[in-house]
Amino acid sequence: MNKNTKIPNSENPEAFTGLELGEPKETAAGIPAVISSAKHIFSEMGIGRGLKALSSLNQKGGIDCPGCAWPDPDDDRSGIAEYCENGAKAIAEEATTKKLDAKFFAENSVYNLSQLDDYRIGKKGRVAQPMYLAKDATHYTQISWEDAFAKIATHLNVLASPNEAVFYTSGRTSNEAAFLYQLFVREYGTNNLPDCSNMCHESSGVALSETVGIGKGSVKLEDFYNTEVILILGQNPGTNHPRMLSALKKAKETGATIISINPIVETGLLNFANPQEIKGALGIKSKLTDIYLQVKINGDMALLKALMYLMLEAEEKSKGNVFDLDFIKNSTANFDAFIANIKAQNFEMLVKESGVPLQQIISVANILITKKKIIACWAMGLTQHKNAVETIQDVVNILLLKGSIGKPGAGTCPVRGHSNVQGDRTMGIYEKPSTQFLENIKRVFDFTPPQEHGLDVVECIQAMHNKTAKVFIAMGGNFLSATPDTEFTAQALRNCALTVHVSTKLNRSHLITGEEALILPCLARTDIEEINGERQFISVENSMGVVSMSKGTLKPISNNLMSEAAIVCHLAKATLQNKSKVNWDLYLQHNDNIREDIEKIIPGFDAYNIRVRKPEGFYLPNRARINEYKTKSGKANFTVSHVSSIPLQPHEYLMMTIRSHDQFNTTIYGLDDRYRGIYNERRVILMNKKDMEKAGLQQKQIVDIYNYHNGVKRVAHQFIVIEFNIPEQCVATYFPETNVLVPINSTADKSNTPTSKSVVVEIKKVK
Ligand SMILES: Nc1nc2c(c(=O)[nH]1)N[C@H]1C(S)=C(S)[C@@H](COP(=O)(O)OP(=O)(O)OC[C@H]3O[C@@H](n4cnc5c(=O)[nH]c(N)nc54)[C@H](O)[C@@H]3O)O[C@H]1N2
Ligand SMILES: Nc1nc2c(c(=O)[nH]1)N[C@H]1C(S)=C(S)[C@@H](COP(=O)(O)OP(=O)(O)OC[C@H]3O[C@@H](n4cnc5c(=O)[nH]c(N)nc54)[C@H](O)[C@@H]3O)O[C@H]1N2
Ligand SMILES: [Mo]
Repeated sequence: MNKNTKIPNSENPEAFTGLELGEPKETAAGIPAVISSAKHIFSEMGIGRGLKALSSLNQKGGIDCPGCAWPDPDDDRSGIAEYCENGAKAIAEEATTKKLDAKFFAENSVYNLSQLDDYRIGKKGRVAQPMYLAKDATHYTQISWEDAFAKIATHLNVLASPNEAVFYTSGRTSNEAAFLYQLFVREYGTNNLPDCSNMCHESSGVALSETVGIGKGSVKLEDFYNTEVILILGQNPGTNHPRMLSALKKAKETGATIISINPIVETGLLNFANPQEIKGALGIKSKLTDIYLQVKINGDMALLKALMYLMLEAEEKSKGNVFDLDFIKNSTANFDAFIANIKAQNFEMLVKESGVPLQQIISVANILITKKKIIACWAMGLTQHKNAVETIQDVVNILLLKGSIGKPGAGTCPVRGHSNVQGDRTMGIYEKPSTQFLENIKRVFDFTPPQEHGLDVVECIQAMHNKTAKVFIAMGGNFLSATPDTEFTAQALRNCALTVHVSTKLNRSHLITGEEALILPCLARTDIEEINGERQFISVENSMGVVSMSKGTLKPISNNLMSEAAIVCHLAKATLQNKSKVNWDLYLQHNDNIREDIEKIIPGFDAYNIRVRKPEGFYLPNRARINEYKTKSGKANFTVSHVSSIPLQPHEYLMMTIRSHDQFNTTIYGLDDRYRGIYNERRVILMNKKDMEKAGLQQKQIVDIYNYHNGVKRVAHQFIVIEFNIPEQCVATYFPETNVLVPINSTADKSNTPTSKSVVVEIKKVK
């Protein structure tokens, strides 16, 4: 930027939008959900296009919903549409008819766009042609695809080492594109493949790999209909996985007890009215949660240990009637050390640390003592803490005590986020690839991929910040807004020579750039993809390891979009030229050609092209599901850990950054959080009444929020205090507005996931 250019805003502007408050709701979905989705769909895409997309959503052979990774039912998909309100909103955002071409970018400078909040940026629409931001330029200008690829190639080829480039992936990318992307990056010469998983379920992957030998969950959807107890920890499915509510309802009908563990009472966990059933449409609700434990933020480990303490006491009184001793003997390791650790716990301390009333802990323990088939579900409320890996391992410990894994109706269920985040990892989007995976690449493609591990998200931000990484390429996502410590990350991106985004929609990461920047617009899940006149499909893997096809049905909004897979092929050809051992042209001719090579490298994809064409797709192998554990011990491992709570001064609070009902990560659909009764405003901080009184804060008081981790002052300005049912010294705000407060160097042990759910903050009145 030259001296006269204003620096674009890295953060959301601090203006309020007009808070309105209502009562938190008691029932999720029902008719209000249908009305809400219709409003979003028709305003973005018009009625014809909207109905076309909805009618094929999550139908066999149709579009896989880009919303979340919850699986489709194998047999009983709704005849009308197997979608949810928030899936419909995801489709409306993606399939919008608003398009951004060279004229739009000529009229809007990068600085002016950065003055908008994420909601307004997103509402601008889909990027319709490749755009280029030259050094010191104030506006993006059009560029041909060929020139864009040549520019990236030049930048990549002048680097002193391939490790000076980083290649991010968000979780919507198809299996086909993800496979080609990692292949290109590894042939180019680096394992710098950070992805959104590093900020999401990485802690689950690490915890599960160490204990049960596979980083994915073990349950199938049908296990929900054959279980006795479902634990739901740190997850808000009513908003983030609404189709899970149908499964929970069905589980209840077959006799399951649901126990929810969450600092706030989430509407979606209380009651559900299924809008796809007559009863639900009439507003007749089904109760979901039986016992709701309002744990303190990060009090989960203490709670789980307290439960296991009581289970152990009961087992000692009645040997073999609580624990599954056969399973423990035959299938697990480290049991004795684990038991010694539980015995040594101070039960009263555990109860206190958990924040849950003793009587409720006893009630839940009694259920776990008597039942034999348990499913544990969890999401970001467990994964984004310093002790996330160990907490998840305590969830596994409970399952192991009960033999609740590797049999029907029981097991682990980390509920994934992005619709193909699990598939991307399976395809090799991983900065720490296994040697087996790298050997397979070498065997099939005849080049030696780099063996040294690459950088994850946090490490790559640090590398860009200290200028050891100079080129940043993103396959989807909104890196700046999704990552921690916004100002620090903004500087990291500004330090780059080139930043490139393969994107559907405009977002803030296009505005905070390296010296030069490119936006490469790609086809989305809903778009028709054609090669030589033949319709193509892509494939994805859901949260339960089912691979299935997804075929777009809508006419792309512009002729100048390219599929992600084609973008990778052209980029690889431009960068590697005739040095490449890979036949990229072959992949450009048909997506089947890509799948044929995936099959040669990645286990479980035999006859990929045949099986993926089956309407219901196919399951990937999962040994934990069949009671086999690919760990060093060859058994499922009990683990030992200790509760270490985060010390808080009286004026400090533990803040969780969570999603509202009207957003998909950094894409803000609207300004309401209907279930929590908060409307038309995102700059809010939810607080306990007693804390407000102690601190002299009134309802709707305007405050600034501070974090001082490692002596660095971070501040988020202008938030409105709202009294909420949340444990004392716990507060909640929305992501991404408060990412500015999440310290870059506060991450989970072992998984390096930013601790977005336990940010220590101070709250100060604005004078
Ligand atoms: N509509 C919609 N769908 C989505 C997304 C979206 O943004 N919008 N995002 C997708 C993605 S990428 C993901 S990863 C998932 C995220 O899905 P979730 O993990 O459900 O999302 P969060 O809003 O982060 O909610 C975390 C929940 O954990 C609770 N929580 C926070 N801290 C703690 C804690 O210390 N202990 C316990 N027990 N609970 C805690 C919060 O109160 C909240 O209910 O959803 C996916 N689906
Ligand atoms: N404070 C805080 N921070 C968090 C979290 C939190 O709970 N709290 N959650 C974390 C989690 S769980 C996650 S997963 C990350 C999410 O991080 P990201 O995945 O990086 O963020 P998204 O907001 O999902 O990315 C949205 C952008 O993706 C692009 N896009 C959408 N569809 C497509 C497509 O089909 N192809 C391509 N190429 N681009 C597409 C659009 O341009 C859109 O603007 O954020 C993390 N950050
Ligand atoms: Mo996620």
